Parts: sequence; C-alpha cells; structure tokens
Amino acid sequence: MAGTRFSYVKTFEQPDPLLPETYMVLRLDGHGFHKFSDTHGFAKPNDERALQLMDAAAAAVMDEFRDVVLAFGESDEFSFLLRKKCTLYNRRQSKILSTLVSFFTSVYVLRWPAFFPDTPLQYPPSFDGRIVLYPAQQHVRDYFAWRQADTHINNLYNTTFWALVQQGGQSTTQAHETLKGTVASGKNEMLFSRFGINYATLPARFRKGSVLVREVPKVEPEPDVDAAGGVCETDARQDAVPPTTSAPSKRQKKVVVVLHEDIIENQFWDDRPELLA
Ligand code: DGT
Ligand code: MG
Ligand code: MG
Ligand code: MG
Ligand code: MG
Repeated sequence: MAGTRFSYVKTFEQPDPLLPETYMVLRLDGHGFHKFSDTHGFAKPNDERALQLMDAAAAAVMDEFRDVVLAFGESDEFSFLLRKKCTLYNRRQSKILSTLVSFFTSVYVLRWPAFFPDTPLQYPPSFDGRIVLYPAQQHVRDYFAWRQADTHINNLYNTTFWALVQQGGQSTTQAHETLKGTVASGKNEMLFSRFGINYATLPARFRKGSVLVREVPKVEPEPDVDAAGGVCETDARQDAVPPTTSAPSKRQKKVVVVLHEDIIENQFWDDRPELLA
C-alpha cells in the first residue's frame, strides 16, 4: 500500500497514546436505552434478564482482554478497570476503546436470545464509550464508589417511583410530584409504610450493581446466570476446576465471577490488593 501517490493521506492520522503508568477506566453506556428498554418490554424498575445479559457481555470482555481486572455494571452501563501497566495496543486510545466497546456490543447481540428467548431483537443496540485516566489509587476507589453510590440512589428512586405507580395507582406525573424533594430516608419509609417493602431485603443485584473479578471459584456460579446460558459458558469457565473436586488441584484456574457486594468500603479492596497493583 505504501508508495502510491495517495499514501500521504496516512500522515493526517493523529497518534492518541494514553499516558503510561496510569489507571484506565473505560465506561460504556447503552445508546438511547430509554427507548430500547421500552421497545423490548424490560421489566420496571429492574429487568433481571437485561442485567444478566449485560453481565454476560462484560464477562466475555474480561475473558478476551486480560488487562481488564475489574468491571462494574448497573442499568445500561459498564465500567472496566485496566491494570496500570497495561500496554494493550500500545495504549492507543481509539483502538482500545473501539475494540472493547464493539466486542461488548457483539456479545450483547449474540447472547440476546439466551436471555430473551421470547423477545426478538427489534433493532441493533449500540453503546457509547469513553476512557478516563486516573493517576492514583484513591481516584480509582472513588470512581467505583461513585458508580455504586449512583446505583443505590437510582434504584431507591426507581423502586419507590414504580411502587407508587404499579401498586399505589399514581400516574407517572403524580409519582414524580410525590417524590419531589424527598431524601433517602423518606423513600425508605414510604416504601415500607405504604407498600410493605423493606428496601434492604431487595435483591443485592439491584441495590449494589454487578462487580466482576477473576477468582478461583469457591462455590457453584450463580444458578440464575448459569441457567440462562449466561456468563459461564466461555472457554475460561469450562477450564475451571469444578468446585466439587474432592482433592482440589493446587493451581485452580481463576474465572470471572459476578458479585453483588459493597465496593465503597475498604474490605473489597483489602481482599484484592492485585486490582490496584
Ligand atoms: P443515552 O445514554 O444518553 O443514549 O440515553 P439513555 O436513554 O440510554 O439514558 P441513560 O443511559 O441515562 O439511562 C438508561 C435508560 O435505560 C433509562 O431510561 C432506563 C433504561 N433501563 C436500564 N435498565 C433498565 C431496566 O432494567 N429496566 C427498565 N425498564 N429500563 C431500564
Ligand atoms: Mg450515554
Ligand atoms: Mg444510556
Ligand atoms: Mg445509562
Ligand atoms: Mg485492521
């Protein structure tokens, strides 16, 4: 290709290397998922199938790209942490971003029928993406705390909102009015006193989002994810030593696991110092 009189056009291309020795966080988000979730009849406020499909696509990204050490998902978004020493594609921003986002999108479409067997895909979903660089461990901690706090705030609001509509008979306009100016404790109280819902007992998936890390499996993978043909069918998973083995091998293979636990406090990070190494 080189050497033709056209090849000078290549010189217009701009290099876009990401600063070395910094944490990369890639966040993708469903484009126009307000409409997409309506068109495909997602349950309100949380559609478990849709969330599991997101988890499956994110797990596939982690199986394919070993530099991704942690992922966090809620709603129509997922954040991926790439290790500080990552040299993937010589840290070229657009190459990393476009490859990971398109890979995620492909898996989302490929696996759709496994999670929505009765709902054909009506049109192609797409995801936007960005990469943000963080120089310090504290920034990474605060980034993921920010996303999980957002999960909680949105879920508490949405849960109360849809309880007012679905169980309380309010219109969506009325429900918006009812919730205007309320704080978290007020919504908790409203859920409990009016609808008998104890927020703290709702599924952790909805309250905490999904946290994906690589671990030697301690127990069977989540049956709900497994049954739906979810994140457990990748090659990496099939290689995993079954947890039922009586004499566990010394070198059990790590697999991507989906957790729904707190990542704001220290415990999660203290247990996994390798994430920020
Ligand atoms: P964007 O990201 O600017 O292209 O616009 P949207 O419409 O994707 O908005 P966004 O990302 O701020 O909010 C996510 C939308 O996806 C929100 O309208 C609710 C919808 N959504 C996400 N997860 C669920 C779910 O589990 N159930 C339902 N019913 N809707 C969901
Ligand atoms: Mg967006
Ligand atoms: Mg969106
Ligand atoms: Mg979103
Ligand atoms: Mg090429």
